[in-house]
Amino acid sequence: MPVVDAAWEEWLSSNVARGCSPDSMVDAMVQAGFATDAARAAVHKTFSQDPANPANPAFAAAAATEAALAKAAPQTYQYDDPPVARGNVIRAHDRDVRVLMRCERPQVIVFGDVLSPDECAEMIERSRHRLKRSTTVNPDTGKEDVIRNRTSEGIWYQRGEDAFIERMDRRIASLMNWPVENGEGLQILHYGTTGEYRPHFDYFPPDQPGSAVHTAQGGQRVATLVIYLNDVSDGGETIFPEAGMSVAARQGGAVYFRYMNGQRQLDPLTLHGGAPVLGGDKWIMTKWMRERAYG
Ligand code: PD2
Ligand code: ZN
Repeated sequence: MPVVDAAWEEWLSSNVARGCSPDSMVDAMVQAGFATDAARAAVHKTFSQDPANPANPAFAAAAATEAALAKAAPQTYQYDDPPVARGNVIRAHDRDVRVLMRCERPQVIVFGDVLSPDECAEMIERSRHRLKRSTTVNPDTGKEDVIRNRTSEGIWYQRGEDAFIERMDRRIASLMNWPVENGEGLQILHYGTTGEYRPHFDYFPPDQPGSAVHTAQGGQRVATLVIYLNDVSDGGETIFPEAGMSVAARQGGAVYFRYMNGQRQLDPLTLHGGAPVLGGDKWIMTKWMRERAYG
């Protein structure tokens, strides 16, 4: 009776690799003089050593490594539907707002006439004498630092602080289609000529130690609305360098961008900045929305 020597082992593994069925291999071995049980045992052993066979322990280990890698690897951002209403005109609380442009990747929407010229002027006049040099979150400590990347001055308004601010908060929440309670207070920013805000993310990068302080309340930021309170004669666009896109500052207009999807992924294509102001000055009002109720 034949034995499973090196030549038979070679035959067995090459037949498994070729995709032969176990039964056909057992038949061939029986034809060659093997006892049926011996043929079955040899075929079974060869199949269980196949790296593509789930019964092979090496297969299970490779699959586990693959799963761990897939979990650890940054997943591509999945673009689900943004909450903002469809259509070219959106009823936002007390005002009709025009949609001028929509971009899907990253999710950016440009609006016209979010505020009237009178409302823009009122926001500027209320803020003009109360401005303080803007700060930026220190990624290590989470503290607010004054840095050269952000040459503007600003002021925060508490949500619903008076009837006018409350109307702005409600209109903006309605336009962004996100709960008013999830919004941070409005921020007014003023840039003089040469003022800029270099490219940054509005979300708090999860890998930076300082972010936890900011997400403890309300969770991560999910979307931003920047409203332009004046026309800027030259420069001062909101730029999205990864998308090769810029939005000109036009009084009453606004740019919306969304960076967190329903799976809590963050979109790196929303890197953005305020380009240097080259002529005159620039006033904006910003609303950041959080995952949950804030403040
Ligand atoms: O000034 C801007 O256009 C601008 C752009 C991007 C402001 C901000 N981000 C911001 O305050 O986060
Ligand atoms: Zn920003």
